[in-house]
Amino acid sequence: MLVAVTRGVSPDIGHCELTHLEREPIDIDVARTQHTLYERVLEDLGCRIEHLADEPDFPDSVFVEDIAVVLGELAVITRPGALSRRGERPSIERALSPHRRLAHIRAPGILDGGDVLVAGRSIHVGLSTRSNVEAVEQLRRIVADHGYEVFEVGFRGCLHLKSAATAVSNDTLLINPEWVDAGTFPGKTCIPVDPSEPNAANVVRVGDTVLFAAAFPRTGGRLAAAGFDVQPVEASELAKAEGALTCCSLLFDVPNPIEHSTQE
Ligand code: CIR
Repeated sequence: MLVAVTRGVSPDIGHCELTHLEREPIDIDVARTQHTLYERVLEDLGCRIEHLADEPDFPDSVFVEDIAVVLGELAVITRPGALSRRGERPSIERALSPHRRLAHIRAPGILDGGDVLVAGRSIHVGLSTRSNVEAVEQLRRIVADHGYEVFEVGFRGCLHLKSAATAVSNDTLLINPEWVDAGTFPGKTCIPVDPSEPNAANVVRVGDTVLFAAAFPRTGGRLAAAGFDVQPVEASELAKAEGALTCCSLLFDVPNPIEHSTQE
């Protein structure tokens, strides 16, 4: 079964890190309502939600994706590029350690999970203000024994690689070609977002369903036309904190709980 690790919205979200956006007021109640609906959608799709205790002192702590990269074989605890986010790690380590062996990115490496796009056995890592080549080298060594190929990716115009590209299947990506070149992903089919929706490339794949932000119906339509089962999710309030859909969960497989038969 799938587990989704999530965390509620910090009351201090108004002091979040911002790189490409101007600061604007975030309505905490709206953000929390949308986040709860996001969790409910994941639950309806069969995920078991592991909702972590709030971290009120860490404004960006709802964006759990940045703190770890969870693979089938192990989880890599990142060293976030923003200093303000490094204290988010201990609680994520505690949450993941029952499920996976842990490895760590160490200084001088910096890595945000939002820069790490896993598609099948390919791991594409965006080089950004949050992620550097030292971290890519460390990640390459960490996963070397498990058959993954790790690629460095250049992109522009947004905070994380996964704002520019996410996987809708193991061999198909949704990309904004203004921010990342399709040629960056050899062997993958790339579906471009609708040009009027530059922020639409961040979608979450849950089993056979692809969740897309409700603000981007044209891109949702493109995915549906390409044969994907799509579902819109409202995520406009956390978008003001530069967060998108993938950022709010760590999704991974765990063995199904053993079912105890009542019959002798
Ligand atoms: C930050 O700048 O770290 C947060 N305000 C937004 C992080 C969004 N995370 C993601 O795209 N993976």
